[in-house]
Amino acid sequence: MSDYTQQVLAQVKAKNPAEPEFHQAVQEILESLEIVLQKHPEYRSARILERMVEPERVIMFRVPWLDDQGEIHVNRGFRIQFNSAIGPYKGGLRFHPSVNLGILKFLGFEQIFKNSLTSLPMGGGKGGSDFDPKGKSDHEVMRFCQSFMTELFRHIGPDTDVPAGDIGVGGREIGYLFGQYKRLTREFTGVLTGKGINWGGSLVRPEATGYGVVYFTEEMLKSKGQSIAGKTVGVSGFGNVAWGAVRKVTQLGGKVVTLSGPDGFIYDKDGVKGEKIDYMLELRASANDRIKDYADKFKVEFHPGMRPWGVKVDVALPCATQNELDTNDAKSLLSNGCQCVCEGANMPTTLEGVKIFQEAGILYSPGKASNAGGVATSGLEMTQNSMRLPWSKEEVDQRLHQIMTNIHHTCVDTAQRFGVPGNYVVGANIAGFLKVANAMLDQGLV
Ligand code: NDP
Ligand code: 2IT
Repeated sequence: MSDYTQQVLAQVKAKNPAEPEFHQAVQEILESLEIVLQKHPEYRSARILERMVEPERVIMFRVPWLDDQGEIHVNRGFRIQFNSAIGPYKGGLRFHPSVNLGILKFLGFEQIFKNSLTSLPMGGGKGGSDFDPKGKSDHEVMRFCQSFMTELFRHIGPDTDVPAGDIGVGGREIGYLFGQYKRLTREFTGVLTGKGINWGGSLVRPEATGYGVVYFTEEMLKSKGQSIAGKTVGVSGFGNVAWGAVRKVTQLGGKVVTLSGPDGFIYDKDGVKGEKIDYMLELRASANDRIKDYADKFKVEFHPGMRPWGVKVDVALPCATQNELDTNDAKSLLSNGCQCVCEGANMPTTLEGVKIFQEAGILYSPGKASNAGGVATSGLEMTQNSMRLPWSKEEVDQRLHQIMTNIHHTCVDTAQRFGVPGNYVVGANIAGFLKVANAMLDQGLV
């Protein structure tokens, strides 16, 4: 890194202590931007980097709620409104006990570049709470969501900030949040995405992130004259993103042999297909967070406390959470002949893990490029809400497919143009950055 980017990173660390995930996300971007900053001194003189790493606004609030026994609980709610240069803040809400300010800042920061890559007009944001949905009743989740929205509603709106789901926030939670927003504002608007189909949601949004990951994987493989058909694929996680990815891999003739949860991973040598894919939805809805149930039901191998990256696969799709694939995992995948790693989760590979893939010269794509199909389809939901006209499944899927193909092309093309062919990280980061940075220059010092 140059003296300048090192200095920016040092400032970020000093000003935001105890936020390692945020430092990690910023470091990756700064390393990628080196080439651009050399060619374009105007970004440095306008202090674009220093402005970009500082969220426009951070909202933190108390979320008190009553459990079914009448006990009072207090959680912390957050919304990071990171960057609105190219559109209203847009990004998911995460409900998980590990949530803190640093994790949401890393996610909000990544979202700026991801949303820019989609080519849709969306700024970057993220939010959530340290609420743990595990083992909570529907009523408890509803009361929590209502309390959360009772504060959040004044900070969001269809042209201001449009939240959606992420870990622990799916259709049920979006429903409760939307109901409370509508009650408080007396407005039926597209203020959230991932809504139900009967009340403004877009077809294909539930599948979109996973489908997008696989469309992107298919493009990567195509660049080497290959395809998913006939490939063995390792997936981690068993949530919304993993489910969509498994469905699409199977449709395209690939075979998914692993899934994972916080308790370990399963190895299904016959492939996760048919009713087994539907069962993933049941598992997720049970809020037990145990992948072992899959192994018990379908009589396949279960490996407690382990990650799935030691299994021999051609393609790996990490779809669970940040930093779930480290140096040792990267080495195991390579030694087993893995040729392509396409991220469904946000920042699932550590910085060192990424270097190992890049040095080995295999196909590797960062989440902000390959998982952008979720937020892109959220953008399509916003469009349909504004038009008050829903599109068919085919129309949405076709647009999603086109967007993923375009993002792939943009990454490859940008990497080539800046002299690092095949480097999807640099391609995605530079392309995402340029659009936002130029919008910031156009809009003056804000
Ligand atoms: P889900 O809640 O549906 O599934 C998440 C899965 O990851 C669960 O199996 C969950 O189990 C596990 N998980 C979560 N946190 C941890 C942790 N700290 N350690 C180990 N396992 C963990 O979430 P999604 O499928 O929506 O999200 C998965 C990933 O994809 C996340 O990185 C998310 O940011 C990203 N993503 C999601 C998009 C979307 O549209 N939903 C769009 C783009 C990216 P448990 O809860 O028990 O920990
Ligand atoms: O990480 C992500 O891109 C998401 N969780 C989806 C965000 C959205 O607004 O659809």
